[in-house]
Amino acid sequence: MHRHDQNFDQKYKEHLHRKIAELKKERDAIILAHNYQREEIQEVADIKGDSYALAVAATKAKNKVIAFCGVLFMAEGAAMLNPDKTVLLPVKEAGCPLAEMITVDKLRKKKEEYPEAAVVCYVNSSAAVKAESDICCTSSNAVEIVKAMKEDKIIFVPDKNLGRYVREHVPDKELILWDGYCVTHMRLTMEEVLKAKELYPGAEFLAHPECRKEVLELANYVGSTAGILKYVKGSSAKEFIIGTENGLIYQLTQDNPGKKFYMPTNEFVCANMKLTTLGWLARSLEQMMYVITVPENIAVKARKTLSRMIDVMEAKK
Ligand code: CIZ
Repeated sequence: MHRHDQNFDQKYKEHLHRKIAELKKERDAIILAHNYQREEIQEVADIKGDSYALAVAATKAKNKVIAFCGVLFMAEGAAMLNPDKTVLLPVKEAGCPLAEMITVDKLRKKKEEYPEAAVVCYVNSSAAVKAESDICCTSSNAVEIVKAMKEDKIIFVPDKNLGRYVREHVPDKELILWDGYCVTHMRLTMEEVLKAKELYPGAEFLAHPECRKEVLELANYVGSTAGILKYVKGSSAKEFIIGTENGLIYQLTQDNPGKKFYMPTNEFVCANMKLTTLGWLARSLEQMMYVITVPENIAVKARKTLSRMIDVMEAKK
């Protein structure tokens, strides 16, 4: 009979921790990890956060190498904002299905239909699509970015759920939405939320704006991962049902030891985010793979859309 050897697992983990620490020094590397990464990755990260916080952190880092534990569009962003640093994505297959729901050609056609509109592009998009846009946004700042636009008509790409949420919060602008969505957030149904609420009647339900409309309507609070983290810290409630990818439970638990967190479904897992493991991170630092670069003709334009977003947000501080 096969017996799982937990002692071996622990020893292997300790070995990888040592190896990663040595390689970090050797390479002069910093490890950035998205809030949706595995716990084992968040444990060794120098900086954890959402895509906005990590993009800013990447520009402030003094290290030569940035190991970006997230998905491709995030590493591309870091590479464009830091052309003098080497950006590594430990697993090259870590993509984002939402980012693949829009192409440059289709966006160009939409722009032709609405020549007076500005394009606001959610960061979950390729560098090429960013290059075709006027400004980027993340889920933590989408409302503020759209409000800050001088144009009254906005083509918002590619997440329709986030777009609809922004539309509700910026009623004086006309938003033209794209038909894209996050496959992970779309998995959560109203029935699952209602069941979880029945099971945990004292818990508040917190949802990410990438969720379906009917799910958001059940929420006590709607916000990005950064927003949810802030909300929970400031809330007097003791129990929460979390309507976003399960990686966020790690930071929520770290920040709020006395509070309880429940997932409304076991399916709330982004397979791409979970591809990165300690072993792949160690290999990435050891073999310097996979180096993420963006062709300069695209990077020149895409960088501007990211920098504009950072400038708008920094000016508000
Ligand atoms: O912007 C991000 O990092 C994503 C994808 C989600 C969130 O709310 O942090």
